[in-house]
Amino acid sequence: MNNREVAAIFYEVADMLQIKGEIIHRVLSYRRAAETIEQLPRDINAIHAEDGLTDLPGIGETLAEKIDELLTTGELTFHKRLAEEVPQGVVAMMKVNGVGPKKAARFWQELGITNIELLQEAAEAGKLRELSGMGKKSEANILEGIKALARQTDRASIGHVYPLAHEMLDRLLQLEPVERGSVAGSLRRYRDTIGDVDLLVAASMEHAADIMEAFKNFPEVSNVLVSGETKTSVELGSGLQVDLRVLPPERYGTLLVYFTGSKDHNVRLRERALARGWSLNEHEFQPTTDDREPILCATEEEVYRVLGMAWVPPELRENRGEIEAAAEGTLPDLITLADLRGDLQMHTTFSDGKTSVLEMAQAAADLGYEYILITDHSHGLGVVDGLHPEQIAEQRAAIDAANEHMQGRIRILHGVEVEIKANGELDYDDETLARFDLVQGSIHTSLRQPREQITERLLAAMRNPYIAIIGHPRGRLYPDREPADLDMDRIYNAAVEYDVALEINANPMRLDLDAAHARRAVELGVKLSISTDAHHPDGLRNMHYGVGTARRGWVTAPSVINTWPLEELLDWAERRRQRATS
Ligand code: DGT
Ligand code: CA
Ligand code: CA
Ligand code: ZN
Repeated sequence: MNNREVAAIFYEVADMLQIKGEIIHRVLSYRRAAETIEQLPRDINAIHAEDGLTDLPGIGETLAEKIDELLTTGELTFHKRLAEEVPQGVVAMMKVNGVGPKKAARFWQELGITNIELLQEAAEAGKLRELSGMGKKSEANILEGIKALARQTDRASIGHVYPLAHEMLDRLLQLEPVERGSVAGSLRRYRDTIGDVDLLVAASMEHAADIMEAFKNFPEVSNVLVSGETKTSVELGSGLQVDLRVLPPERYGTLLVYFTGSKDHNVRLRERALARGWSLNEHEFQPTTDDREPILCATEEEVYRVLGMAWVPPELRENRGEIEAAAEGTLPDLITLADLRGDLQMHTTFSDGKTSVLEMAQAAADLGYEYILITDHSHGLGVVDGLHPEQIAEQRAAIDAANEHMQGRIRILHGVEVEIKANGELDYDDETLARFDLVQGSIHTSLRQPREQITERLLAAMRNPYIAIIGHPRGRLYPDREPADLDMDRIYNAAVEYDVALEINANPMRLDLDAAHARRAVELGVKLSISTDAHHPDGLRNMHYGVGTARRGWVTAPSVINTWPLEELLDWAERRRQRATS
């Protein structure tokens, strides 16, 4: 048994104990042990062999005996006994968002529900609301949770995968024989969710075995799935799969193109190659008819040159028109991180942010930004303690002081993320909104309204002349929340008519607008903003996810208002404001 399997058994024991109503202390000791084992940088079997289990944090004699039993027999009597009492389906119900052990136990004991399917039937039949302490609303939440669970695939959010993958790649690049390397696959293309990680390195093949060996011994690796000369696949503790491929430097270009994908893009490339008398694979171009020498490509540019086209940025490689554009020389000049002069959405301790205005400003200045917009929540968003109208002057003073302190290193603008209420009204009246430099409006609640209603709601907000930007327009959160059912074309047309920018929220769980919507919006002439929605200085570093998403949406810098110089941005804000007061 590997670490993850042992941890899984302990998690289940904790869950079953909790459903049975055991004292929380006992439950927690199993759960803590599971966490410890899951995060162990070493193989638990090795620690077991050294008699070192009780040295692990949170593992005493009792737990060590249980681990010993598991590792030597592959089973745990205690686990089996519990599993006879508590049906697996009841444990599984706890995966549904909104169902904890208490509710799972009650559904089971009071309603005889023993799995998720039965839970869904009961919720749809309105039976859950009859339990004391439950209501229509919690019943609807559970139904929503069941649907979210059904949608859930094994794909991880890019925000989870990106740091891990780059840390592993950096370590590979430091190995002596490795000449170059890259992430490939969906991660290089900046898809918002990632199936598995693909890493590539170029090295002389005599060193391939050493590189693979080093890779298999990386501390985050919990399981080796495939171990070959040019390809190794491993599984990390989190269950994420990572594929590493090693190829000689003179073939690095074809390798990188092939494993960056997408498959659909590759298919088109191979067709073009065939039309030119070549068969293209990850190793080389091979002649199909004559006895020309194979062509080896060390760079991607060479691959595309042989195919008679311009190099295609990875984010565009989805066969959505980029093949034709690259052949005609009409690829867009995509926005880059360096184009962004400011970040227009972030929170401070005036609402649910973790740090002060000044700390956010300093961090943003360190990232090279020329300006930022502070956008704390208005107070009407019940779930956070937002900015009360009485606090606006106080925040303005804090911003003035921070501007003074920064001595022109960065310009801090005073904004707000005003709540668009369920009926489309804004949380602040116009007089209050007029006190901010730039106002962003967002929906956070009642996201499940019917299409017509929620579309009208957003349109009503967009008609307010003070609203300059709509934050995270569709309100999605991966993997927990589907986007609202908005009529996006109506939103885009209104955005053009009222000159409202739509946000690409760079928080990797949001990425909203997503690439496809951003592309459509820009085609219709909509302005965008790309902002991190940071609640902490570290969050400002998420900008690249937003930029990657914009690039996947074929977005160029001029469409994005925070690539504009400060003067231009302020002029735009001023023009909007004059319209508001005229
Ligand atoms: P993922 O992992 O599901 O997020 O998506 P990808 O695009 O990373 O897919 P993956 O990991 O299966 O393969 C990485 C790349 O390798 C893929 O984008 C294209 C290339 N590739 C893999 N298998 C095939 C194949 O059967 N045919 C072609 N043409 N390309 C393939
Ligand atoms: Ca992949
Ligand atoms: Ca793969
Ligand atoms: Zn928000």
